Amino acid sequence: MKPRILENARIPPLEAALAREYDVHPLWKEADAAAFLREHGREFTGLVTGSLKGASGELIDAMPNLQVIANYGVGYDTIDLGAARRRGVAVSTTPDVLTDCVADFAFGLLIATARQHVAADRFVRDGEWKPGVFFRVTTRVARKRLGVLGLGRIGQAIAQRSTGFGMEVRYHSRRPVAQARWTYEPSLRELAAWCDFLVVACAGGEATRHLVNAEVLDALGPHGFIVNIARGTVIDEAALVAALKNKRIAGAGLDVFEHEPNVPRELLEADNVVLAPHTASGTQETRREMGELVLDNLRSWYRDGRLLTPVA
Ligand code: 8YV
Repeated sequence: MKPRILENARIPPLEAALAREYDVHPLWKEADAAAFLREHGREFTGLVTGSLKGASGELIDAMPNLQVIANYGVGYDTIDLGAARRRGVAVSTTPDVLTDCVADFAFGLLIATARQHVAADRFVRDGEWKPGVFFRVTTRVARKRLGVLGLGRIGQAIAQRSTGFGMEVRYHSRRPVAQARWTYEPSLRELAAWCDFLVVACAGGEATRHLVNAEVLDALGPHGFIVNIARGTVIDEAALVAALKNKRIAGAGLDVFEHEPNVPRELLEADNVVLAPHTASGTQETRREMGELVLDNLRSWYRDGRLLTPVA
């Protein structure tokens, strides 16, 4: 008999293969998920979810026979790990396979924000480019200072990419990263004051909530830019909106937001901001590999009770 798996979020690149190997039920199709879980929760031994949807303690507890949660995404801030551990439920994520695409996207956002690609595109499309009318001059990226908040796999890949731009790099994280070739800055405020571009690449969750606050943004200053490809919760969004509005920072490139998919109106209207819909890992190649890694984790779990990429 195929193991019965609950699909908590729609994950199109995974669905056909998942259905071939498992008895899958899409929870997202249920009008009354709680009622469905009361009646059927005990049938499931596996849960597949995405980083944006996660798995609440309530959901985990509604499945008394749950053994494994396979997450499509590297971030697990939306999964109640405490509840999973209490219940002895194993959790896997999809590290490594998305590192390059997220780092590429971060750099793309950084350049688009400094060089104002989106506004320049609009300038051309709107017919504003006329003889004698030029687009405003912007800010150079090459040879500037890059501050990286969070030097995990993605933070390191971002720092590595900056080499091609001749940038000087420093980073901040809870503690120095062994063998990192970049300078550690123990104070985030000092890092912000030092750098021209502050890129947020740390994990989300309570531990990093509003790490980038008004004080850090003020330290970044009117010539500094912030880029966030991590989690919206790391930045105090209200403080960011205020800093952008009052030009206390130069601009922001944002792929993530505090209350996705809701984006504050002030950000939609700001001309010093480049926005993206949480899409840094969203290439065909990476999403395919993320899907394969979810499947490989499930196969490994149901074959020999072991995950390939468990949450530590
Ligand atoms: C999204 C991400 O999860 O990996 C992560 O943590 O935030 C992204 O890759 C992706 O949209 C799948 O939900």
